[in-house]
Amino acid sequence: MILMFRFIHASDIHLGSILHASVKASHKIDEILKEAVYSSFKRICDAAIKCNVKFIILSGDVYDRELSTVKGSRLLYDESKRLEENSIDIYIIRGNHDPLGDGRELFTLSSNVHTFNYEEAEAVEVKRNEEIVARIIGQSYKSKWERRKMISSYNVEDTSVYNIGVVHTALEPNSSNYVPCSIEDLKGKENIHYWALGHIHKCKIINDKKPVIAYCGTPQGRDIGEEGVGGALLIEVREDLSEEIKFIPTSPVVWKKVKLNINECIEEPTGLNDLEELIIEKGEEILNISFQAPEGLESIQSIDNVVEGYIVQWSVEGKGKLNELLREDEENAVKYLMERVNKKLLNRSPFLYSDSVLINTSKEMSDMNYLIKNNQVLKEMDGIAVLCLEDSNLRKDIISTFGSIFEKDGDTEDQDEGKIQLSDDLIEEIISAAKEIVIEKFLEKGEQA
Ligand SMILES: [Mn+2]
Repeated sequence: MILMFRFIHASDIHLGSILHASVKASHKIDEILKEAVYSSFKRICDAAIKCNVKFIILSGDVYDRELSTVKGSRLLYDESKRLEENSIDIYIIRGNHDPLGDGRELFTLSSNVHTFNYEEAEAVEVKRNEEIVARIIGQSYKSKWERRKMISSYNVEDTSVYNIGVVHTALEPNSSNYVPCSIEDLKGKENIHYWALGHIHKCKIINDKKPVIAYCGTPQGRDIGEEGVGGALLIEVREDLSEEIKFIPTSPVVWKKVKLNINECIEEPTGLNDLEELIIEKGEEILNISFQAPEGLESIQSIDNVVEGYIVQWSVEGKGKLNELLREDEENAVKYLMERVNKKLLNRSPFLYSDSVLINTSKEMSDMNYLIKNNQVLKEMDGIAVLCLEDSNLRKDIISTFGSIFEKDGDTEDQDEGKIQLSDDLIEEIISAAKEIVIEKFLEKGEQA
């Protein structure tokens, strides 16, 4: 089937924002981190020129704040000029981080840039030699919360061209602050071929055939909550209006959480030096693994050539003697490990920067199950712990006694930064840690007696 045109779907660039890490020890790496968000956008534009696309769609949050920074605005200005020279247009909707109601462009953008207004949904025709080849329907946010069910007015009659709907949404149908709508709502719009979604920072193809529903994710994650390779999507539209989707890797920096279970090692580490070796070994492994594109998509180029470095959060887990050793002077143990590992892996190419080491080990209690089984008090306590996890009413009671430092895990955009997000995993962790403390204290009392 003959190729008709290509376009890029990108989103959530967050120009003006920074990565939440800095490497003071290395000027070169600190520069890479500072420039990563900007570099990722330049790479999208590089790919657009190289792949000869007709246009780029940006599905919201181009800027990080309502008042776009001079640097971020200037980059969009420069890149759109570069794209103009290559006859590539840019279609932008504004999201919750850069609503159109409060923000004006600091620079006068070239005529190849179209920003959708916020008053109502608007359809723009894309032409080639006077012939319409695609139609793009979009609407910008007016303010940081957008409760209008925008897509109900994304109506299009003509199905002879490729129709693209652009929405910045959390895909939550009920009382959402980010354009309430459901997957079914999107599927119900029969004349749309492709839904270019923004807001969720992870690449995800929700529906792979008409209508395609896709989040392209952010081109560069900014903290440990945004793990993995960031990028954009390249869509090749054929003459029969079917399409092929490929991944464009763009993030210079990759965030990664790594769990190290000391019980799963061939030889259990007993000293700080053993643990240090273990982390370095695991780090080397990470540096040698080849990247895969998310969602099983084919990547337009080797991802390994795109990634300049990793920022890793280590979590040391398991039960054993090492626990006491680490807990004795946890602060300095962590400091030591980070210094040693960074000395070894920071100057590699790509670099591997250890941003944090979390000590999540616990005391060795090999006969815990035996104790629970054979001691009436512990047996009852274990029963309560199980009930706490399974009984939803009891669980609610417990959560309310946890106190206001915790916040129910919700939409990442609505989170109170001063609070700890209470995910199901964390609740289970707290309850099992509490259980262990009770057993520990119980045994200590036993020893004293
Ligand atoms: Mn965003």
